Amino acid sequence: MTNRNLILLTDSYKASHYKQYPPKTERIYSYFESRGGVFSDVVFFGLQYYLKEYLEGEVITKAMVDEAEELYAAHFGNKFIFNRAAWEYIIDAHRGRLPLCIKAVPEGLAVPTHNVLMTVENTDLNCYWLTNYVETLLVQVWYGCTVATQSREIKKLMLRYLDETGSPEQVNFKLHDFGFRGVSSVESASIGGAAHLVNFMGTDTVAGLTFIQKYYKTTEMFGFSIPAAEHSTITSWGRDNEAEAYRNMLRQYPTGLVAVVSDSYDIYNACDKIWGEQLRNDVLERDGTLVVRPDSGNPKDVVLKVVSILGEKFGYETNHKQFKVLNPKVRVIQGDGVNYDSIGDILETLKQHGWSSDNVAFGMGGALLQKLDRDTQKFAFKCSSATVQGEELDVFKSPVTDNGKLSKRGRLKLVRDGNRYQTVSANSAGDDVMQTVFENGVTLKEYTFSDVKTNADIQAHVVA
Ligand code: AOY
Repeated sequence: MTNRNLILLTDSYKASHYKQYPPKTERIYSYFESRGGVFSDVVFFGLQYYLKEYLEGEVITKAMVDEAEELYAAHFGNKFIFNRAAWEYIIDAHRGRLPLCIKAVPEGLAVPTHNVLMTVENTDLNCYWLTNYVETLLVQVWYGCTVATQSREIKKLMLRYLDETGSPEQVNFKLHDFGFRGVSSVESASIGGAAHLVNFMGTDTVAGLTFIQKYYKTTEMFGFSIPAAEHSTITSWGRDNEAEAYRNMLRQYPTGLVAVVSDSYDIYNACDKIWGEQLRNDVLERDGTLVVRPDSGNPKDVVLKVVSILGEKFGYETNHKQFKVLNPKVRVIQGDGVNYDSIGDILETLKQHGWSSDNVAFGMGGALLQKLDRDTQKFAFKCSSATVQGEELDVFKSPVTDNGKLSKRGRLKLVRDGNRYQTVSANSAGDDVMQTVFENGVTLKEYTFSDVKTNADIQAHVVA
């Protein structure tokens, strides 16, 4: 119960804010945006989870108010900071449902930075203080947005190389999520794992699959994997039995794709002598594809050398784009040291040496799900309109010490003309791309995961 008490899912100072707005404040209207960052478009993803898990339905009860009262009294050292009456009002006047209206852009949509993505306002004029009370929780959507954003940019990068050197239709399986162990919580794995699947179809982060089924209305499978070795399943055979360990993999999985981490002792010897000689016929006769996984060394040098050795031993063809493609019985997956930059370096190195991007896939862990923060895309939630004594005022911040922190003013909407998006005043012309997703405790608009993927799809548009 404790961690589901919404009154406690905030920053301490929020509990003190109700006394700090001007007298007779009636409405606080705030918006969420990316104020720039590493990538120039951001994918909006994950709000539906926060709505369904934390905000919808009866989320305030007498027991929660009691619990919060006691906690805040001890935390602040007095019982007058926490506004018990304000929360009791939500129970009495709204049956414990939040008197808020939340609008947001469709999930999966990629929108240029510096545009409004979501707005929040109170629907009961007594509850002006509630809008920004939920900032802390709602801004956590930065994480799903940032994972989906970077994953989509990597997809664009890969599509450029695949278009030039190979088969762009294979892109969905070119970036596999290896990130579960590298994130700080199961909740992050769930959200981040799902966010990656907005763009790709390969994952080992099982928590992302159940998350999609639970929060994005579906029984469909959106992430796929294959049998694959880890070091323990190879090294437990002993150094002298490395080839037996590999042979066992081929026998246990006689068809389809199978991935074998091959750097336990010497990746080059494994490719040249074990896969390339001792087990060569077993690989060639196998009804499927062996995916060799290096896992150490300088990624671009190792991948190039592994592909070259496999090329010598198993042969290759030259495709109609004039790039070499390995014998279809063998491929390579690189999962060590993988990030946006190293993927570009590896694909470029292969291309320079005449190898198609078709030869490799990538596994990405920490850099996919963990090595990001709210500043990667500079996400922020700011008040842009306040109604005080019946008068609606445009409000903003404009710090002399950082013009990047200038905030928008007034009630906002996002309009689209052609493929361009623009944030304009809510009372100017044009349809709002944002839709009301939540009102007074009810989730009004829900997306299936397939809707989300359609909204994020780049293969239709792209590729410069
Ligand atoms: N998985 C493709 C399927 C998955 C993995 C997961 C950390 C896989 C490895 C592979 O081929 O090698 C978490 C490291 C690897």
